[in-house]
Amino acid sequence: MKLRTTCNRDCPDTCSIIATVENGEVVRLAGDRDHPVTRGALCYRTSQFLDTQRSPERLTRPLLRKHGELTPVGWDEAMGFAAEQLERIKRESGPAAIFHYRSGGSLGILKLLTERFFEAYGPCTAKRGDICSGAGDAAQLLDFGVEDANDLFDLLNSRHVLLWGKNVHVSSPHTLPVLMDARRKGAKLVLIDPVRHRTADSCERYVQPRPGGDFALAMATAHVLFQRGWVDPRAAQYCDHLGDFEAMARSKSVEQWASEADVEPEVAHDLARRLGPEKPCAILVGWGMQRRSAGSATVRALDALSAISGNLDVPGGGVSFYLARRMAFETYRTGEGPRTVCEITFAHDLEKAADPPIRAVWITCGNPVTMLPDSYAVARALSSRELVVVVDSFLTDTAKLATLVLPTTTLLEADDILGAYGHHYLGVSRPVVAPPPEVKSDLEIIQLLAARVGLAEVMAGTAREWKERVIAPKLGPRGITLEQLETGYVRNPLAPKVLFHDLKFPTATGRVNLVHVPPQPEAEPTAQWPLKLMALSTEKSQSSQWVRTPTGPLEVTVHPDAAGGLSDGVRARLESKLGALEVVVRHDARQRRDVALMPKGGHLGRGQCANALTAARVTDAGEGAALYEELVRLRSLEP
Ligand SMILES: Nc1nc2c(c(=O)[nH]1)N[C@H]1C(S)=C(S)[C@@H](COP(=O)(O)OP(=O)(O)OC[C@H]3O[C@@H](n4cnc5c(=O)[nH]c(N)nc54)[C@H](O)[C@@H]3O)O[C@H]1N2
Ligand SMILES: Nc1nc2c(c(=O)[nH]1)N[C@H]1C(S)=C(S)[C@@H](COP(=O)(O)OP(=O)(O)OC[C@H]3O[C@@H](n4cnc5c(=O)[nH]c(N)nc54)[C@H](O)[C@@H]3O)O[C@H]1N2
Ligand code: SF4
Ligand SMILES: [Mo]
Repeated sequence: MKLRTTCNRDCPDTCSIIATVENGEVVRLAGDRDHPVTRGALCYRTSQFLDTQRSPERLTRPLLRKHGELTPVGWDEAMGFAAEQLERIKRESGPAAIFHYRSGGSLGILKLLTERFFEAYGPCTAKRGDICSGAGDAAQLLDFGVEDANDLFDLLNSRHVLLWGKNVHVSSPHTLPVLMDARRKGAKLVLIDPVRHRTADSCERYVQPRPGGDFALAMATAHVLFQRGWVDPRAAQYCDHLGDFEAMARSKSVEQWASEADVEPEVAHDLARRLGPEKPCAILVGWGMQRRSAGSATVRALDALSAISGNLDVPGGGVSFYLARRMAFETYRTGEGPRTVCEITFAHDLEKAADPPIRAVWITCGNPVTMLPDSYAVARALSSRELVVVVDSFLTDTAKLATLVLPTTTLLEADDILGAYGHHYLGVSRPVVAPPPEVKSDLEIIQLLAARVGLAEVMAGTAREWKERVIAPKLGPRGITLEQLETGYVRNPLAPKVLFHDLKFPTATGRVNLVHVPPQPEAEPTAQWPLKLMALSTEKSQSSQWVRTPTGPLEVTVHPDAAGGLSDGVRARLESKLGALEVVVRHDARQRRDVALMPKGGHLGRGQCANALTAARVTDAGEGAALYEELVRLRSLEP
């Protein structure tokens, strides 16, 4: 029997999965051939998911800490304990003493129902900012008043596509075939990324700027656009601050800006030509680039390039960062509670919170100890709370510190509804296999809790009923039913193909808000600390969810000249001001001499976690995380 579901991982592609089920067991996973974006392919990490699904490490019973040890208990005891503790803390300190934290374990829209519960129960303390995309989100909202993008397939109308800090091979593999189709139709692809990776091989041109050099490169490009008269003559009508933007771009010569970006001035001339006389030119803004101190200003500079060169309203143009994946759904969120904790400075905020202090943390879909910066501080902050409840399928670095761990469903058992942040198709997930008997979905768990604290009615409903409810307000009037979403491939009807086709921008003035103040540059390497640590996505895992959890130290890739005399393959210490990790040194002469590259998501308990070395730094706007500028050095293990 073949069953269809939708991948709920934190990934732009939101694939349609075909599961082959025999005797109640999934025996094969494949990409849905008929889905316009999935096109029959799954990424490595999900195609191998059956190993994870069947893993002996899977949590199958609730675990309650007793005498210091996490001990298996029944659901009655587990939920009785959770309700009793939360009620006591709420009674003694008020609901703000309870903090609900959710991250990207599943992007299902029904996951937001846990937030609905904590709003109704309190409102409790909620999270603010965003580890993943905060800086870029803020940039696009500031500039355009909305955050969405042109249709993915509008790339087929492009003459040029700038992949600005984006590794599609790893992070959005289903964009790659669309780019290849565009290339066959004559589009030229350019990759701009300080890290040389496989995506460069799929492009006509590869530019390797200084990490954090993109604002300067964008200004060099803007300078050329002004100098050559390649700015859209209509730009003054639909852009605010055009004069100030021009003055900023012209405040340095093309050569000066290019030198700040550590590229040849010719690069700026080349990019300007593609954006200007050879438009339409699409800019695909990577998510990695905005995880830097000046991340928001950088995305704003790219927004501005697209705007002034007249690429916003034409097919084949646009500046795409994050597609509005929730736009078609009711999300039931009333807004922020009485208090928020910044995700990036999680540990600091948790420990400093007063009146009331944060006494309890409820964690769903996240592994903050591994994935948030300053991991040891996050671990300490959690360990010193009275109550930490973690809902997960595995005993993560975070779950290991919990008071109570509640076992939940995997992506093959999920019952949910999704939008995508890399395309505009909507998807439904349905269990293709039943969960183990003592495992419950997030919805069931929160309903059990709600029933014990007098909120049963607020949360009542089956997953299917909730799906009906979340689509009713916006998709209902368009005549779209849940059955259609389950059986067909429905593109979000609310999303235009060319986002700004009418040059209408929902900003305060109705025009594009051009960035016109340069950001503070990030700290550059020194003789003592010569490398910037970039812990990036790898094919082998989804953040901390590895296909096969590595056992030994992780590899750190550096230019041979930057290895401090350490040869390829040796073990060494990677040090930052915050701590040290044992690693294996890898040489790669194609990389810059100022970066140290490693995979993100290494486990703290296994000594593989880059975030143990990375300080919690907030970006210039949007409270994103500046994750990729921690200064580090390699040292020999010998004393
Ligand atoms: N150094 C460094 N740090 C980074 C990054 C980086 O590039 N470098 N990337 C950042 C980015 S972009 C992000 S988005 C974050 C990701 O941070 P997280 O979202 O915390 O990452 P994951 O490791 O995927 O953790 C998700 C957890 O949810 C669990 N899970 C899966 N499905 C479900 C479900 O249905 N319900 C529940 N309750 N749990 C579920 C998984 O088992 C997993 O333990 O990390 C950030 N951290
Ligand atoms: N296989 C796999 N896929 C994933 C994930 C995963 O863990 N594994 N994570 C998922 C998540 S959480 C997200 S948010 C998305 C996006 O996941 P990301 O990993 O954020 O995806 P990219 O947009 O490719 O951004 C990464 C690229 O940004 C580049 N970059 C970093 N700093 C700079 C800079 O200063 N300038 C420029 N020009 N480039 C820079 C890096 O070198 C890298 O090539 O993908 C998802 N896809
Ligand atoms: S993780 Fe991304 S690429 Fe992989 S199957 Fe899921 S949606 Fe597709
Ligand atoms: Mo992310």
